[in-house]
Amino acid sequence: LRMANPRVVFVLGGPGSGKGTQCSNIVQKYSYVHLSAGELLRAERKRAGSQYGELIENYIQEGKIVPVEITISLIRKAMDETMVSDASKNKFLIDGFPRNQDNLDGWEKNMEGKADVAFVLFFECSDEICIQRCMERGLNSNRSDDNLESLKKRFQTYWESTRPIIEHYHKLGKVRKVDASSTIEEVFADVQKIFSHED
Ligand code: UP5
Ligand code: MG
Repeated sequence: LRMANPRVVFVLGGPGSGKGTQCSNIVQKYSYVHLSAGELLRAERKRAGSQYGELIENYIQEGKIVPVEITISLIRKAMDETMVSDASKNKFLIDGFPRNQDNLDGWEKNMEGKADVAFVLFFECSDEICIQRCMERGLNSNRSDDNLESLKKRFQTYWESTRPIIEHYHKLGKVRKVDASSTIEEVFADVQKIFSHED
């Protein structure tokens, strides 16, 4: 007897499009576990004894995408720990990953046959709105990339590297797109429409 593969939903969209906010909403209503690749990297950055702390900080400030070996090992570890602690927790929202071809290759190399990607939840929002949200958050957050200089680089990376990954999944019929420019409540109403069909 073999356990079913974990079910994965990738959550993508520009910086500040609301990925983290909506994932928090989703886990309150549906039985998913939220794993933010960016949060996992930020935690690894400050972990005492990490050999990657400085590298991660440099990549994050430059809006560049950390080599997949680092990210995938953090994601795998988090998934494994979750499922070991409670075998019924086998549905994951993976937020902010895969962001480029290197990420996608690393995912396929490591997880092909071990996890099933159900669909990609794509939050579409203009750069202007996203930048405004991140700048506002930057007033209180201690994120080292919520400043105009880093934000420009994050958006360049998003358009150059992440949009082609969304397009790749779109061609496979796997993208569920949500207009993320309205209020948190309105966006979540659209998100629920998707999850009530897919779940
Ligand atoms: N807000 C949210 N929704 C709103 C709404 N509908 N109306 C008004 N305000 C709204 O939201 C951002 C802000 O907007 C918040 O203040 C929120 O209250 C408000 P949030 O939910 O945090 O948006 P999110 O899309 O999660 O924005 P985030 O800044 O986290 O997105 P990024 O994709 O930039 O950040 P992430 O943490 O994923 O990655 C950071 C960096 O880590 C990357 O740039 C990269 O350097 C590195 N990284 C990798 O290298 N590899 C990875 O796999 C992942 C990350
Ligand atoms: Mg986030």
